[in-house]
Amino acid sequence: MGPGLIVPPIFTPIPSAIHPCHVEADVLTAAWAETYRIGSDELRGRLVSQAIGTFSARILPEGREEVVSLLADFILWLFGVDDGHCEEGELGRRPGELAGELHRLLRIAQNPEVPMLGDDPLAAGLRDLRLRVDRYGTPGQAARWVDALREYFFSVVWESGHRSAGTVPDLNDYTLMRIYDGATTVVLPMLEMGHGYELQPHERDRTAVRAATEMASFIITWDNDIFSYHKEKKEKSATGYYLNVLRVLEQHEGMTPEQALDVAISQRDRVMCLYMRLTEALAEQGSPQLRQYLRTLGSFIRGAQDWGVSSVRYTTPDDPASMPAHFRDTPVDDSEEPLGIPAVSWWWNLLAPGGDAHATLPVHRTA
Ligand code: 3E9
Ligand code: MG
Ligand code: MG
Ligand code: MG
Ligand code: MG
Ligand code: MG
Repeated sequence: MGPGLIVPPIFTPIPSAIHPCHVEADVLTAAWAETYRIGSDELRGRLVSQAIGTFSARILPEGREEVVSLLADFILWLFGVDDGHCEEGELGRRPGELAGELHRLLRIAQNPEVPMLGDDPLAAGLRDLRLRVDRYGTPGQAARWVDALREYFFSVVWESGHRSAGTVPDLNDYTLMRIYDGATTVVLPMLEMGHGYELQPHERDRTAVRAATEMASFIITWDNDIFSYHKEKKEKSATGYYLNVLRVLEQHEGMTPEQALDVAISQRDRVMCLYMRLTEALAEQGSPQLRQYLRTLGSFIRGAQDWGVSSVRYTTPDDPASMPAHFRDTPVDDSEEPLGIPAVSWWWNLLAPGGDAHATLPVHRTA
């Protein structure tokens, strides 16, 4: 495909870290994928080479080893759905049928004992994941995991509507879709399980905390769009379709790929600056559980960056992507002005006088 787009060093203020079990995590996840026969033989062969255990070890650098392994298997499973069904499979162009299949899988996640999808590898893998979620999480965390799967599934059905029609959503719709279809929210309950605590609803559901979580999803998925652009554009010749923020900006704003890359970097830099200010304010007021949650959210962002520039999933050695060799410690764009994206521009109100980031919390429980 030629030299393609040159991705410059990206701003990150979050330090790099990795769990010492990362090598074993890669081995265990490859074995799990074989045991459950996740994806076609061809897809599975690719997935087990992509250092997904290492990715998980970066998300939970100080977490419980069993949960590093659980999260790795779950991410591999998610790619079994996202690559196997949605982006490369037949169902990805049939939103109605995709919705049906994803609902059936959701039933397995909720009630692993139901006699459904008896010979479906993704269902078998999901049964195992649910049993381990029950082992390492609380009933509330298991329920939120199922709910988060539903919101992820809902968004990939929306995405498949665009894929089947060959259309590209506008920036506002894309932003809203991407908060969910990057599968970031399904990972959140496992961030808690990794450290054996439960974030209480009065903190988790507070507007400013939800906003911080959404900002993390934005940063992770914008970074993914930047790092996966080479892979995704290449895949277009096989699948006929691809979608990321660069394509949205090219299509709707008439930008060249280089201009779209600059704008996407500027957008994620501005959200990263806001995220840092907001999470600092929240950590000052929050419980020990909230502070742990925010630290792990940071590891999720940084882990996705470190993995994104290094995994063969994105570097594609046969036709190498031009990835940055390091990250930068200052933003290209440090503007405190809201992005002109209505679905998320309210994030910038939280730190303004009277915004939710300054609200006094009710008395903390110290469980
Ligand atoms: C990401 O979007 C799709 C998810 C299913 C990836 C699984 C990863 C996670 C749950 C952690 C979040 C990490 C990210 C978003 C890298 P997309 O663009 O289809 O991913 P791709 O790898 O194909 O670029
Ligand atoms: Mg490794
Ligand atoms: Mg996808
Ligand atoms: Mg993809
Ligand atoms: Mg039916
Ligand atoms: Mg991508």
